[in-house]
Amino acid sequence: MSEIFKNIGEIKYEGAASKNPLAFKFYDPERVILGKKMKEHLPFAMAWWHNLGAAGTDMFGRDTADKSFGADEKGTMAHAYKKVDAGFEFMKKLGIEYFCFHDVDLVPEAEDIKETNRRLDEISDYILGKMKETGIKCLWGTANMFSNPRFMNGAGSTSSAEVFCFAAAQIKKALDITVKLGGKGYVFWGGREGYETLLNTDMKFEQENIARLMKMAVTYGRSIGFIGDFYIEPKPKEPMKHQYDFDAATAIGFLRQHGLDKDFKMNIEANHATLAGHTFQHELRTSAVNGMLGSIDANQGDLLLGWDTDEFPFDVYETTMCMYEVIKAGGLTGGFNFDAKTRRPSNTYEDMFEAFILGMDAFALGLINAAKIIEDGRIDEFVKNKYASFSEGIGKKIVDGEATLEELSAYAESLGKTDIPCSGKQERLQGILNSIMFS
Ligand code: XLS
Ligand code: NI
Ligand code: NI
Repeated sequence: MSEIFKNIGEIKYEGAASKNPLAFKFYDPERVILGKKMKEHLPFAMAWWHNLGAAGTDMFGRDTADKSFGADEKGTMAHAYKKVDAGFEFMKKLGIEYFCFHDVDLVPEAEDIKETNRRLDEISDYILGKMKETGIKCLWGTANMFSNPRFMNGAGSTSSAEVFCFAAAQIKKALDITVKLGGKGYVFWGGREGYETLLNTDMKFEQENIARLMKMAVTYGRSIGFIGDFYIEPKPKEPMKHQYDFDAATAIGFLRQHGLDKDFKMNIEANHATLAGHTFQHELRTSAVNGMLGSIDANQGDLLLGWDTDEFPFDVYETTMCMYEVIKAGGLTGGFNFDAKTRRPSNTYEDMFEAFILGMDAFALGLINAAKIIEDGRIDEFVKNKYASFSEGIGKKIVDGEATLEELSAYAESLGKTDIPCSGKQERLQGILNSIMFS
């Protein structure tokens, strides 16, 4: 097999002073932080679709990047094989240990689903060989139930029972392939699971049908030996005006309502959080406090644009607060999938590598900072003390569930009035964060 990224060698850690664009400045895989190697804290994954598929096409213009990887024609099985070669060479050179895929990222979709499935069997044999050769693993798989026109009214939420069956067929096959490749997780991103107008929508029925499809997926997945987590990846809108998995709180409520919460966790994407009007940290915390923080789609959005720009992570405040949440939650069962693409004018092979270097370095910095915040302890200490009135006396009775409303009312009356509670100290805490990050 000939080399595809010819002038690019293995990417190494050279330290912050390095001016080599093709070197890590902060991501030092073997460096130990809080008792664990950086690469163990940060199981990075490559998103097959963006890295090997997205070539710069947008609503106004066609491809700017050549992602044929030497195949004569794109959208052929020959091209699918080249993508595998390119993907594994790319991951190997960067030290990326995982990948994520949609069914139709791996092979061109055929007219007949039986033929698509046959192609998936064929390519997954080849991928499996590459995995054995390189030690690279599958983080998660999923079915693309949003690109094909048949899903225009949704997949689980479709108005057509036949389309629902095609969604089921795709999930079944995507689960087969995920299990075959030893994937740790299986993702549901409900791209078309939502509506454009309630005038034509039975919301209750659509949501119940989505749950029915997910239950079938769990039953089937467990029957073929899938022991990993199912994930919902919340996103409020785009492509639909309103998507049912709006944010983590909504998705968690849905899972609990339908008894799916034992099998599912959240796959939180930074850009989707901001689309929902939340911070990335908010979505991570919401998932974590509900015991459902599973995996992360590591990217960032552009607050001035307001759509899913899927940029490579660069904002170190964001990665710092992310890693703070992840460490506090005891790590991820999943990983950090770069669901991100280079900008349209960044159209060279070199740009693909530099984008990953940027993202991996941004997360390494986030990890280093988060560990410092935790070791410093002032922020955690402040939060703990803020609620100290609940660790004794009447506060403790409240927490222990031993107080009644009448008793608390009598207590308030006995006090007559109360002082306003202690300061929130936001500015001090922000100053502490800066002094830790920039010391
Ligand atoms: C799109 C989603 C998608 C999922 C996988 O916005 O982020 O890429 O991660 O279907
Ligand atoms: Ni995503
Ligand atoms: Ni996205």
